[in-house]
Amino acid sequence: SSSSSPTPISPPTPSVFLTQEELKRIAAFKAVEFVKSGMVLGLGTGSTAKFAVERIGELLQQGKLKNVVGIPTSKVTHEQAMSLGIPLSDLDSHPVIDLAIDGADEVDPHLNLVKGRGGSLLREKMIEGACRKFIVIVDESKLVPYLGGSLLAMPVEIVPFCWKFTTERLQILFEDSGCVAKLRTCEKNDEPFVTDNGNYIVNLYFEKEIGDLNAASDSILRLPGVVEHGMFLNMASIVIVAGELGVTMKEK
Ligand code: ABF
Repeated sequence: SSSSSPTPISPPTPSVFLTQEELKRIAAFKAVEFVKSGMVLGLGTGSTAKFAVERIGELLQQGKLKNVVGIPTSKVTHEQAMSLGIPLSDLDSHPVIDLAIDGADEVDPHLNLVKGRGGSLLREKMIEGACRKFIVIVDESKLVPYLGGSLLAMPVEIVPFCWKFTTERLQILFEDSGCVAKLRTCEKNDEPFVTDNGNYIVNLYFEKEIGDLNAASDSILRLPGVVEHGMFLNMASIVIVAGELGVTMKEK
């Protein structure tokens, strides 16, 4: 027999790394803990919010939640909520919403957000602007030191009429921040991406920090042809962040 010591058998290491999908799900489930029977709910859009809608549907089916009404922020979410049997309505019938839960593309340290890379920023802003409490759910990859800082796009919804003109005006507006404005197109055919409201989206890319976000917001909204932009300033009540080390809740 050999005198060398046996190769140690290491115990199976539990997988400690959660996928981004799992983190999104964790944040979504945490947010749904705030949902109570009888509430009017804003239902968000995107791959994180979809888990929250799914969970609300599940609790309704199990009878753990009763008499809630959902106000979907997009056609896609409308379809999903319908298929789960969530009773639906709209802002015309329910102008005040108790709680909305939605994802975001960027969250800054003041809980200002960039949203709309999912293309549904206008309905999201209308609905989330009409709610008493707005819970944002993200995985930690969405945290940024300042908005526009992730080198990804800041979306602006514009009317299709003379979109080149509006796109150029947007770019000129942020010349000092090294802004490049590009019409969003569909990957498959390079045609303009059309929102649920029949509008187009211009993506703004910034080389430098934008600076005063409220001033930026005002000047974008003053441009004729602009419908709405994806900066959600001072709107989030709570941001739930799921990360490798657990869930944190940031409150205003
Ligand atoms: C919506 O979904 C949008 O405002 C935002 O663009 C997007 C975030 O999607 P995901 O959760 O898939 O990253 O909330």
